[in-house]
Parts: sequence; C-alpha cells; structure tokens
Amino acid sequence: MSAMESLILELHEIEAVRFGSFKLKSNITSPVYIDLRLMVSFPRLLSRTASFLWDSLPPASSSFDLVCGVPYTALPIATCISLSRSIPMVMRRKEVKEHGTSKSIEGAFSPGLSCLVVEDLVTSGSSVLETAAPLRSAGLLVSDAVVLIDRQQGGRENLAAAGIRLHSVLTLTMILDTLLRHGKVTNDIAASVRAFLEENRTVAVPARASLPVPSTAKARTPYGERAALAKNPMGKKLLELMELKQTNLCLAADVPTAAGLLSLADKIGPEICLLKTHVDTLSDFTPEFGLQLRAIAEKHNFLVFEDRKFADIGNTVTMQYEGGIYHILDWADIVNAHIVSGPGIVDGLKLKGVPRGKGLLLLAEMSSSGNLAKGDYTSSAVKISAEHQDFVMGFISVNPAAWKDRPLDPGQIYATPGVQMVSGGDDLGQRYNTPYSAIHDRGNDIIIVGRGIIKAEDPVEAARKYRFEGWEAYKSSCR
Ligand code: 5BU
Repeated sequence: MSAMESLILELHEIEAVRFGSFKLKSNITSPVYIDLRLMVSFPRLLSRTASFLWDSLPPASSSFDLVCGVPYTALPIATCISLSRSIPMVMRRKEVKEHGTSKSIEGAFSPGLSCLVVEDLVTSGSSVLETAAPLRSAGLLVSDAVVLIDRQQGGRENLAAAGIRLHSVLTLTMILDTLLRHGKVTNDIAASVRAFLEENRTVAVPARASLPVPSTAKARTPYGERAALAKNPMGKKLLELMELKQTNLCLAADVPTAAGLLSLADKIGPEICLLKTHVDTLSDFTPEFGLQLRAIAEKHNFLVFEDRKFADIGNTVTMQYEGGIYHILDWADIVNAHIVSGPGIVDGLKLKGVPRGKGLLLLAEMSSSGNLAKGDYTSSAVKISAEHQDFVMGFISVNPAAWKDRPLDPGQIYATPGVQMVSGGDDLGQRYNTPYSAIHDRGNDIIIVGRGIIKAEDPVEAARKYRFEGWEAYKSSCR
C-alpha cells in the first residue's frame, strides 16, 4: 500500500472524512464532510501530514522565508512544517484587536519576504484569500498555498485569479477512489459524491463565510475607459483620477474635529481618490472649513464626498444642500441620498447640483446588519438613477454583483462602506468585508474605509495597505 493510500485510510479511520449530508461554510449541502481539526489528537498523523504537504511543493519553490497557517485548523500543520524545516512562522489574527497593537499578523518579519500559506482544506479558496490579503498588506509576498485536500470546487481557479498557485496533496476524487478500492464506501455513496462534485465544480468565493455570493462573471472594464462613458461630469472626473493616481480608496475621515480632519486629509491625501466627511460631527466647524479642505483636495488630487444621506422631500433637501451653516454645496463634490422619499429628492438636489457640476450617489444598499435597503429598495434606486443620469454618478453599494437588475452602464460608480482587512463587524451592527472581496467578488469600484485606517497605529501606513489591496483586487478583476 502506498504512503498516500495509508494516509487516506487513516483519515477515514479517525473520522476526519465522513459521508452523509452536511452544510458547508460555502452554504452548499455536501454528501461528504472533512474535519481535519481532529488531527491534533493524533500527533504522528499530524506530523506525517505536514511532511506530505511539504513534499507536494515543486522542488524549486521550497525556499519560502516564512509559513503561515490559515486559522485555526491549519495552525498545527504550519507549526509542524515550521519546526521540521526550520522556517519561521507568522500567524494571522482572525479578529484584529481594537486595543494593544491592533496587528493582524503576529511574528517577526520584514516586508518583501516570501510566505507560504498552509491550509487543511480548500473549497472556494476564500479562507486562503482571507489570510493572503493581510499578509500581502503587511508587505509579504504570497505566491503559493499548500493544502492537504482540494475539494475541486473552484478553489484552484479562484486562487490563481488572485495570483496564488495552489499545491495539494489529495483531491476528493483520490480519497473517494481509495476508499472505494478498500471497501470503505459503497458504490452508491461514491456515485453521489461524484455527482455532487460534478454539479459543484465552481464555487464562487464567498465574501463573508456564510454568504453565497456570485462572482463577477465578466472581466471589469478599466476605470480609465469607463471615464469616457460617465454621463455625470463628477463621475467622469473621479474615474479619471482613480486611473491616474492608481487608487480606489476612499477615506471615511470620521474624526471629531475639523482640525483633525484637515490634518488627516493632508497626510492621507496622496493615497486616496476620495475623502468622505460627516460635517455635522465636527465640533470646531467654521465657515472656512470648506475652503481649507478644498485646498488640500486640490493639492493631493482627490474629490470630497459629504456623506449627508439626504432623505427629505425635494424642496427641503435643496435648502439642506445649499444652506444652513455647512453650505455643503460649496465644498462637496459629491453627496448621497436615500430614496425613501421618492424620486423628488433627486430632482431637488439636482436643481442645485447639476449647474455646479456636482455628482450624487444613491444609497442602494447599506453595510449595517438588518438594514432595509435591499430587494425592491435597491431596484428602485437603480430605476431612479436611470432617469437622472446627468446627476446620479453611481451608488453606495455592498454587493452589486448580486443585483438582479444591475445597470449595464459602465459609467456608474459603486462605492462600498464596511471594509476592513478582515471580515467581521463592530458592536453596533457595522459589517465588514475585505478589500479583495468588496472589489473583486462583489463588483464594487471604491472601498470606503474609516476605522481600519483611522484607528491604526500608523494611519498613513494603513491607508497605503488598503490602497494596495484595493488596487490589486481591481487589477485582478480586470484580467
Ligand atoms: P468604518 O469605520 O470603516 O466602519 O466607517 C464606515 C463609514 O462609512 C462611516 O462614515 C459610515 O457612516 C459610512 N457608512 C457605512 O458604514 N455604511 C453605510 O451603509 C453607509 C455609510 Br451608506
């Protein structure tokens, strides 16, 4: 019996491979379930498995500077590789702490080192991507991942699209063939697993573990080409500057003072295409604020987006847009609006905005848990936008790739809030996706990042990382 066969039989013996009906992380029901967490109870099997993983790498690639296991199941496997090959390990935190160092990667390393990602099981490849993203953001080079079992459900292809080669020891087909040969599964079970594999050849990368999300089917048209198709002048300007500056990052400058905001804008300005404000949260607002912010925006070539979320009837919003103490119309290039009050809100804002060349983003979706902006609401935003193409430059969106009636207008821009390096949320209902999933999988154009940057130890460095991740995700979806 070959060493590989005995490995498969042993995995079956300890019930790490089971047959029945199981709901997977990717939300599909599978007739086979693989639970490699059990391996920690079998140290010899664990270390043998780690050797198999290492041996599955092509000889030339065995020169990694670091290894990193995908938490949690692959952590002991990565530890075995680290110990037996004397390769230092780094660890990715699943949740980044708000206090302390708020690091997402633990360990001693310097940017530019190569890091092998170690995983137990790959289905869609999303877990590997969730670990590769913060590693890359920390400046490490991630070109290879090694896995014990490839479920053959699109993971290899999804990872290749993100520039990661997948090396696997076993495939589900190999496991099945071996178990069948040794009389461990019936022909019926084998047939049902084969049928399942056939039906589920490609699993889209879910942005959040439990959400099935269709991937963007077509390659994306580059921002620069889309600029020519934008019907609103501010949308055109934004797409042009994104291409020119090579950034799709919007900073949500949620700091409590105007002084703090202006200082942040000057520091982070070089990294962003857009700066988003909540002007009514600034305790030291003065009428000069607008001009001061505009000067910084000119200096660093970014646009200004006041996240005012207008929601009233047309007549009232014209006054709110232009007047009051904030005079938003004077300094904000872009504002946004709910459509809860009906299309009159766009007519109202347009009266003031269009003559000044401004742009409007309609709130089609929101990032917070339990929000009502979905389904028909999202569809209505799409419909209203189609009637006001001279003013509506795009949407606030979360997962436009899944909209059934997403406009085929490449001139429209999709900006998404709720972005951090690791998916999750805050205590008040905010939900986060990674830059890669927001741009590549969910079809957004711009990532809006607030606390991921502002609360970082070094906000400028954090902004660079988000910019890098956002741009890489964009480039990978243009291919
Ligand atoms: P965060 O710190 O990255 O969670 O900040 C997100 C920002 O985006 C914050 O200013 C919100 O007001 C804004 N936001 C949002 O989080 N979710 C939404 O659906 C919309 C705006 Br619309």
